Formats: sequence, structure tokens, C-alpha cells
Amino acid sequence: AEVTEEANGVEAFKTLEKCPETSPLLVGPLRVEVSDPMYLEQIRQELLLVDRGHYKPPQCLSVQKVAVIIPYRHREQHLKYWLYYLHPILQRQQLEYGVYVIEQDGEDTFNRAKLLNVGYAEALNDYNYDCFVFSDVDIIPMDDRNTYRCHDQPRHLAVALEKFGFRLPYNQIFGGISAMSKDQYLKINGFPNNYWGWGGEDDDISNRLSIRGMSISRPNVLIGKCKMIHHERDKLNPPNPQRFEKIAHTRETMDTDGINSLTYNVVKVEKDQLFTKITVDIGKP
Ligand code: UDH
Repeated sequence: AEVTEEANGVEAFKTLEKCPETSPLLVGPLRVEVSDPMYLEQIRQELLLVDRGHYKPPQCLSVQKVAVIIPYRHREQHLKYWLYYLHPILQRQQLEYGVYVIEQDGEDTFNRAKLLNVGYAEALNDYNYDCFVFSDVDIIPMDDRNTYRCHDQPRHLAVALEKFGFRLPYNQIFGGISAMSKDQYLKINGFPNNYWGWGGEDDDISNRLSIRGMSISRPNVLIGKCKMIHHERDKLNPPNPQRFEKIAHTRETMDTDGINSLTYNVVKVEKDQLFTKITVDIGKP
């Protein structure tokens, strides 16, 4: 039951019903343009119901509380597009959600999976989330029926990208955007902490899922179509030459490398209207 203020100042109880399985606010396919510059101030003006990155649907009670975790460094323009497109989509999906941008401090080699582990831990410190969506900063869904919530099995959301001809390049792929419940995440001991540089960590996560007997669920290729913002390779995220060797040994490493072995230091927490940015020192290779 939610307390609401009535015009005469008397408090009345209004019970919010659970949100429906399919939101009536969805519109389907979306146009996603990433050429005009974006201004954060303007985006904030259009999203007045978001408070410190958190939103609760006013119409109904969201069944899941979703933390959206973004691994991040030096991608300011991409983040603006992400915020501009994703907040309205998540709101039409009638989700209760919080956005966490996890920024790697310093200029050492990037480590995406470790940042995602930090995001899981920090989001849970902040609020009682039950579902975690892990999203690259440069991927925007092109259909709002691709819901950012958890399912019976771990979910892969970035299903159809132009760079792969709008098809899945291989069946076990789990990169770009994924969603896992707290239980699913803990069952695989979270993500590996020692994939420094580009590549392999998503396949290690996929290995963990199948080793623990889970399968990957997905929307179909029409609903799962996403726009990836074009960019050059980041200087501090070179392809990791060890990745092939490492993904061959997930079974031996996953129980000791993961959320149970995660260490980091929070350097700064910044509460923007549209997101919480946590800058962290995660060490170096
Ligand atoms: N990321 C950052 N900063 C970095 C590196 C990575 O924020 O310096 C994050 C960001 O959320 C990004 C994600 O990590 O979306 C994945 O990294 P990526 O976008 O570099 O990986 P992707 O596979 O691209 O999308 C690889 C480089 C492709 C170069 C193609 C040149 N034509």
C-alpha cells in the first residue's frame, strides 16, 4: 500500500496493483539515431521522474527491482545517448530500476567483467535489487519489447547486431547486454576478475552458466535487434592474448575467481539525477 496526498491534505491509502506481465505502454520497433550531439541538461529536463538514477513506475508495482550496471571509462558521449534512449524505454517497460555506471579509475588496462562484479556488489549495497542487467554503454535496443528484466534462465538481450549481420554469430554468445537474477549470478560465483583487455570474459561467463546447468534465454531476432554506436578500439582495451587459454579452463577457475574473491576500492561516488557513477580502483593485471 502506498500513501498518497489528496487535494484536501488528508492522507489516503491507495493500493498499487502489480504491473501486468506485458506493459501496455510499449510501442515496439524504435528509431535510434546517434549522430546529433546530446546535452545532459536537456536529457535531465525530460526525465524528471528519475531521482539519483532510480525510477519506480507510478502506475503499478514492479515485480522485479532491476539494477542496470554499465562498465565505463572515457565514453561520455556514448553514455549520454544511452541515458537519452534507455530511461524512456525502461519506463515504458514499467520497471523499477536503478542505473549504476561503474568507472575504472586510472589508466591501466580495462577489465569489463571485474567492473560488472563491482557493480553487482555496489548496487546491492545501495538497494534490495533482485535482478541485474549488465550492459555495454554503446548498445541501444531497437525495440522496447526487449525487456530489461530477469527470466527463468539467464537472458542475453543484445541478440541481433549489425556487425554480425543481425544474427547470432554463435549459440553460446553472452556479450553486450545480459540479465541475471541474484540466484543465477551467485550460482556461477559471479564473473571472472582476471580478464584484462578485450575479449573472452563473456565466453567465460557463458561457460560458467552451462557448467552450472543453466541455459541462455533470448528474445527473437526481431525484438532483439540493437544498435551499437560505432567506435574505434580503445587504446587501453587491447585484445587479451590470454583469452583463448583462459576460457579453456573455466571449470577449474570459476569456484575461486569470482564474486567470492572480489577486491576493490571505491574512489568516488557521484549521484547524478540520471545515474549513480562509482569510480573504482580495481588494480592492474
Ligand atoms: N568500455 C569503456 N571504456 C573503454 C573500454 C570499454 O567504457 O575504454 C566499456 C563500454 O561499456 C563498452 C564495453 O566496455 O561498451 C565493451 O568494450 P568495447 O565496446 O570496446 O567492446 P566491443 O567488442 O568493441 O564492442 C571492440 C572494439 C571494436 C573496434 C572496431 C573498429 N572498427
